[in-house]
Amino acid sequence: METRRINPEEAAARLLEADNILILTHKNPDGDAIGSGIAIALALQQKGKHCRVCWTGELAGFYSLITECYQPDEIGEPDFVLAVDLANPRLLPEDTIGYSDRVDMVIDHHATSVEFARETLLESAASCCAEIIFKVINAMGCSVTTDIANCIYVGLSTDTGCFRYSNTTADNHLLAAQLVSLGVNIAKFNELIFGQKSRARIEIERRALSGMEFTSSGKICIITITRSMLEETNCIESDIEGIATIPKAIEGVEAGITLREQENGNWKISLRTASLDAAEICSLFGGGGHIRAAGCECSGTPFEIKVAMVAAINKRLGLS
Ligand SMILES: [Mn+2]
Repeated sequence: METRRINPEEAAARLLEADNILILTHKNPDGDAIGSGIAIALALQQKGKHCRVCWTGELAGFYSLITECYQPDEIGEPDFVLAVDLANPRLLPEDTIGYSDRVDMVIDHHATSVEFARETLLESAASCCAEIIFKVINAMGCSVTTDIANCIYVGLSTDTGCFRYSNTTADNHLLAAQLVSLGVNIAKFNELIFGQKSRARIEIERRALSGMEFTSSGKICIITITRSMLEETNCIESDIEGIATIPKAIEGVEAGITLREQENGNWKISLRTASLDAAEICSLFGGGGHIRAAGCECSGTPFEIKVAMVAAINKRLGLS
């Protein structure tokens, strides 16, 4: 679909023309997806709009910090469909995939974003969608309440790994400072999001670590998470958010690969890299993402997938 590129002011003006707004995001939503969706919904509700944010699955405990402050409206048939943090309509959850071809606007920050909405606000230099949402909320003339600031902070802090990832910018720190002055209790948020792990998470990590594999002189590390491991540990999807950072966190590892078995038998691959272009490697397998963090979904056995991924990475490491 031919899309029109818009800026935050145009996005704000368009949203203010709508009344019943359905807000979609990707499946297995992360902090940026949920934070962006609820932040824009709260702002639009201030303007008298009716909004419903759709997400699927159970969320980790810390999300209640922001989900509790939002009351979804009954909107019936929406007159406007907004997608946030969504690079590709194929990433919509099952129950909203029917909206794939009728998204009015997408607000996103993925460099690999495909054109699927009538209008697109894409800032691929932004480290999170929430920072673009913040601009749109200001352009709508909404007051940034502490609840909204909390949502923006959840998106900003999770997508930057608490301001540690290479995507973190000076503007991100300036935005964080602004959010603190708007009332975000960063000590509390950081402790709940980054300082604590659920018991189920620790149990799945224990299993993932015991099956960890190294190859290419220790430059590639692989962990595998099967459905049965999830069942044994009672992990919900959000318990394993960010688990892909584990293999890459090991000294000397250039590429960390995480394989996660999906319900349909496919494998979701997350690739984290120290210096290679992760999005380019994942694009070979039909996926995409960011330069140091990308993913794809593959069919086949874990062995076949690992062989193919390792071969592609070795080539780029000059090891083959
Ligand atoms: Mn994001």
